[in-house]
Amino acid sequence: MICFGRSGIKMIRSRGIRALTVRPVKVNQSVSRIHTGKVSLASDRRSNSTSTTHSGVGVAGTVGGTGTVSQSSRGIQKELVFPGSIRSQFTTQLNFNDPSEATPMPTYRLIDLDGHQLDPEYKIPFDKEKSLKMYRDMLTVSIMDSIMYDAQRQGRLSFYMVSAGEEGAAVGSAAALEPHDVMFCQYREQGAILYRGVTLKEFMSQLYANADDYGQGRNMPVHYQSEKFNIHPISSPLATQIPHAAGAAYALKIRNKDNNEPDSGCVICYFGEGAASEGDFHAALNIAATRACPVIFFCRNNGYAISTPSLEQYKGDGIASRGVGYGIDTIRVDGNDLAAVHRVTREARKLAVENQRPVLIEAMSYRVSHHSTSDDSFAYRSKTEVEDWKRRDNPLARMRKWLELKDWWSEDLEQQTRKEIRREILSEMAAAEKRKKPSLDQIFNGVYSELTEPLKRQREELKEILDTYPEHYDLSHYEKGREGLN
Ligand SMILES: Cc1ncc(C[n+]2csc(CCOP(=O)(O)OP(=O)(O)O)c2C)c(N)n1
Ligand SMILES: [Mg+2]
Repeated sequence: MICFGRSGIKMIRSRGIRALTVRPVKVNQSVSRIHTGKVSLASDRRSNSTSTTHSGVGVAGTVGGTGTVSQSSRGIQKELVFPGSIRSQFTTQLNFNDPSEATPMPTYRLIDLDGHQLDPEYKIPFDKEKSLKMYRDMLTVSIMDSIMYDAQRQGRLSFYMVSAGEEGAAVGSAAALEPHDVMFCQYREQGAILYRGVTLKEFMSQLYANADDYGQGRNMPVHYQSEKFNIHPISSPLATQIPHAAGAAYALKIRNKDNNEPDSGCVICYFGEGAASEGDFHAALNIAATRACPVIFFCRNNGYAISTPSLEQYKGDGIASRGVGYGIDTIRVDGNDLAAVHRVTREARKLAVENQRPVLIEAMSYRVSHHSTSDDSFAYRSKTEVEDWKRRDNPLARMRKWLELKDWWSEDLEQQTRKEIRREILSEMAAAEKRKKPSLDQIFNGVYSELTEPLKRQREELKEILDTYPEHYDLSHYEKGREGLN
């Protein structure tokens, strides 16, 4: 806290002194780097450090002292550095900036719909083994999603959310990270979680809230976590993970000041374009930019926030334009193109770790499925729209075509692998379903280090009810049965 306050004051002071300074301006100093043809990230570079951005700006109080003639007195005043505007030239043209006239930020793509590589000069960095692992993980997620969706419909599971159409964005981005990078998810990133190493048994334990669930049944299904793989628990209230991620990245940065590790890692934070309408998104991006935190904000723009289409959620150039507004390096990518997602995430990681600053990636995709098992999306979009998307583009189909062009995949392998995966999922699912539920005392544990008085009273009350009406409570499904509450 003290450290934050001290540097905050310093920054304000340095801007304040420069407020009265005038200088001639080099035209196009603020360069946008979005159209270079290479993978490039757009940013006005203001976020890095105030003193760097203003270097070379004279300080008003020193001008007279050094004998230099004030530029404003020579009548060439082009720019007055206000404390809140970094670089802005004076003009006599009265023009409102009309965002509808601006060219939208382009979308980076590497593999076309037929599996052909578009930029032959770029060497795709994954070998056969890694390519097959990524494809298998996408397949696994897609098969698990369909099995668990049906399980919910059969009443065997309370809730589920599938990630159909977005498997490439999740797997491709996770594959570009290092294991020590910290991950915050929203809820539709099972591909990233699987790629990291979380097992099907762990997925199933969470979904069935059994005694092996790390959350001990306190969360809804699909709220995964893994301490082992640096994955923070998923949280239902939208966007809360975004400021948490900025804070975790700030912590990494502070820790690295003392340790000086060559690669202290970064944070990746996944969220949907709908979550980006929450205030938490804006607070997180701003603090990450001003404190230069090593965090990759990964927005999955899948066209919908439940029933609200993206284009009713914002008026500007998607979520990407907001990154630029916050002074953050930003790129938009084809989220159905695993190789492109992998490349931009790898580059983003470099910026975050080596340059210690945030990056925003907006991955464009389409939510093929209903929002969740509680939703019927045909109430707000047509079946034709969905069928068209499925036919037109799909991250699995695109990756498969690319693999087949390399002779790394075939119809036989596809059928055989699908069968294997299906068998494995069904077996883990059956085991998790049979496993006992967490012991009853877990209802009260885990929030406070010691039980509060009201919790102690509720615990006693529950015991009393169970002992008074044992015929109504079959506790044999719970670890340790009735003893679990003693
Ligand atoms: C603070 C808050 N408001 C509303 C909700 C209900 N809600 C859950 S998911 C969702 C839509 C989120 O859309 P998006 O961020 O685009 O993610 P997607 O579901 O498309 O992957 C809403 C409104 C919530 N969970 N938390
Ligand atoms: Mg969405």
